[in-house]
Amino acid sequence: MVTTSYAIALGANRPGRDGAPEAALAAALAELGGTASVIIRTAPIGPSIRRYANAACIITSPLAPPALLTALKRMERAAGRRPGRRWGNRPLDLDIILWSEGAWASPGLTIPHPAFRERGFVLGPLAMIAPDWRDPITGLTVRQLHARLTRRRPAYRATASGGS
Ligand code: PH2
Ligand code: MG
Ligand code: MG
Repeated sequence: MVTTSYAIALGANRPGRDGAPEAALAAALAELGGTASVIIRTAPIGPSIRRYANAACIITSPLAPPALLTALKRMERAAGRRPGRRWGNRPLDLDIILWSEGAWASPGLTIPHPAFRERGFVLGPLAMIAPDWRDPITGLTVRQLHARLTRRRPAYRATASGGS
């Protein structure tokens, strides 16, 4: 049995079985084990107006990606999540971001997560616990991806405020 590592991103922005989003993330981090980041509060990206709690963890697992995804979906349901709108408010979201064996693609699951390079709420927590993990697609480390993303912000802000 081969044990592999996964980087998992956690998010929540509405109350569920465990109460507040932070409590749902703390419970999920305890259940997943491994190495956890701290839990941070983030502004919502997308249609939701509720702020999120976000975190990341690194776990080892003998499961292949689809089997791990099934296990994560079960945890989401147990935490109170019901299928609904894409990006709807959720009491727990568990996304597979990276896998030690590189890239994976099957129906409904792509690793690395296709959008993680653009998401500060994923890269911030992940950079706390796995800064040197290399994205197999771009060849950049998590630290570099995070720096690249956060470096763009001042220019964006200057443009936004300069235009008002
Ligand atoms: N998750 C989304 C959409 N938008 N925004 C933040 N800040 N944090 C999230 O976890 C998040 C989001 C879809 O999964
Ligand atoms: Mg998600
Ligand atoms: Mg998800």
